[in-house]
Amino acid sequence: MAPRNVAANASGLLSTELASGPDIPYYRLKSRISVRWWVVLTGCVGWPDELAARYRDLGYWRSETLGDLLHEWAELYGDAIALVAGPKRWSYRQLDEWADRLASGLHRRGIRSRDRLLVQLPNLAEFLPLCFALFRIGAIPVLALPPHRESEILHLAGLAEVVAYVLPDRHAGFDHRDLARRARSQIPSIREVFVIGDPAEFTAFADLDDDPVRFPTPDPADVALLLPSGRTTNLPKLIPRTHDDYAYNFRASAVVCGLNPASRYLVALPIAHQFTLACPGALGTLHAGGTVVMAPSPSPDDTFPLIESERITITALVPPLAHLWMDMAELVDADLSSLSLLQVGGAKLEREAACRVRAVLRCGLQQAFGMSEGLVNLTRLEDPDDVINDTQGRPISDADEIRIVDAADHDVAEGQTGELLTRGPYTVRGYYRQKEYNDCVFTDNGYYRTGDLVRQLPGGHLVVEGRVKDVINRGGEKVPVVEVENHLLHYPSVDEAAVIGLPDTLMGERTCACVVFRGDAATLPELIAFLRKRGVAAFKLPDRLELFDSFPRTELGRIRRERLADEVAHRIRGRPQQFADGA
Ligand code: OOB
Repeated sequence: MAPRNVAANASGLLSTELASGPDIPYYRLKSRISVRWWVVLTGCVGWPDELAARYRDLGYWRSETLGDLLHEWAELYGDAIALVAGPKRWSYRQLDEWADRLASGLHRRGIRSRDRLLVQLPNLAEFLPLCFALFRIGAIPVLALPPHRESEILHLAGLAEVVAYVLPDRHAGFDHRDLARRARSQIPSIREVFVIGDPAEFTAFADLDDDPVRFPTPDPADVALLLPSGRTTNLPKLIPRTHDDYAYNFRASAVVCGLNPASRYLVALPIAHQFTLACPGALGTLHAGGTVVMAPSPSPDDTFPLIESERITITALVPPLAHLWMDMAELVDADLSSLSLLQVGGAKLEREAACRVRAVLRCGLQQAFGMSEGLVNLTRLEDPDDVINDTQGRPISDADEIRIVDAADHDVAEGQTGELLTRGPYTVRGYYRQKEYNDCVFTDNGYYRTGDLVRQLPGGHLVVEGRVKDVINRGGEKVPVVEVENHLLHYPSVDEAAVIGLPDTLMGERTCACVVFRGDAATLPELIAFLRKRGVAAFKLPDRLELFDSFPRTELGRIRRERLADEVAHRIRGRPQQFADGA
């Protein structure tokens, strides 16, 4: 096992269909504020009106905007510490003022309601005030993950036609300003680049500061943020999350986790990820009046001292990192006694590892099976041990509707495995600007096809059994198969490429590039160097290369991936495992 490699890789972690085009104003009769003109972000699919009204009547949606929520929290929790990053700490009032000043600074630089901004930040304090500043203006953060590189960044920036890009100067040995230069030269909509740290030729984020002004409150039913999807087999789609639905997401998660003003949440995984941001994550912690502590990386070197010094009570990890923490906790003398709940999710946590968490880390375990598209399943604090060990939790909301269906979309018999379909008050009804794709991934009556194979126990808990979608879940990081294959096909001597997942005890799955070369075969390091040059994120690089003369195919010419996987498994049995990271 190579613990340090794991840490390095994993850290990298609206029924009106409106056509794309100019924003379309229409009269919205039901609003808490008053009857008024309302403009919705185009390219988004909404909940049917009657259902939206029901969600409001039943209190799932409270007609709050995320920007106003921080004002409320500042009133409620005042001088309590909201945020800790390095040696610095901010009270709720200070965080609220910072967001106000930042909103004015951004507005002075031309940022307006419904502008999209690409935000690619590691776990820095600035992330939270920035998001709240944008929520207050009604501008929309598009949350890229820190390991995203040219390939994803150009795609997301182009898809959302972002007007600005917010980034750090350098992070994890990578100069993000180089990425900004390329993005600015290729995406004409980008007018501004705001850099945390040394701005070079760009605008310093620190200069975004002005006397607070009040902005018109955005509509709570409008899009607050856009999250990249790990579901899709190709480049990421964008998931529109509204103020109403997102607030409910983190409120309901915070209740299930029992968060309160004494909760101290460590942001170990990237804060821009749905799990870390809102399940309950940083936002759920702020809602409860607790303290959010930023960790520069999820590695025990960074997190264990913080758990000790900041008396952390709750955090979230993906399974490979949970393994790493357990291994390290057995080796080093660290005081983790304040930790009462470790959430593990993003990929399946096997039973043996689940049992070990409580024994080694001496804290409660919660399995989390969620998705950036919405649905969150959590085991409950009071669940019996076997439910916590053997299941991936149950939906956090009574209003979550789930179906488990066979290939013909018929409900399977109770307890049988099938594809999970879901809809509810915080599960989106469509990806942003993806009319055709939405027709495939959402049913006519609004269920989202998760692509996950699950079975349900009588108590409602779900067990994840596999996947029907072509995404490799590499320890929680989702590797889109088709995207990587397309990059490989650009290599001069690659004739055919198929990327498959191989079972792996630590990561759950690792990636294997199966390649048919014409002429000279490349080596794995050569292919990796090539993919890096094409701006492919590190976590998508293949772990292993297997050469083929030709691929097994169906009568229709489709590659038989299961056969490829069997063949590779057969070959591996004959020789020792050899992954790119040496594991
Ligand atoms: C979380 O969100 P995403 O959007 O990165 O990935 C969602 C997908 C799910 O559809 C499923 O395929 C997989 O990740 N997944 C799990 C899992 N949790 C997520 N597969 C097996 N077991 C689990 N516990 O990964 C995410 C979002 C919110 C909370 C937790 C995870």
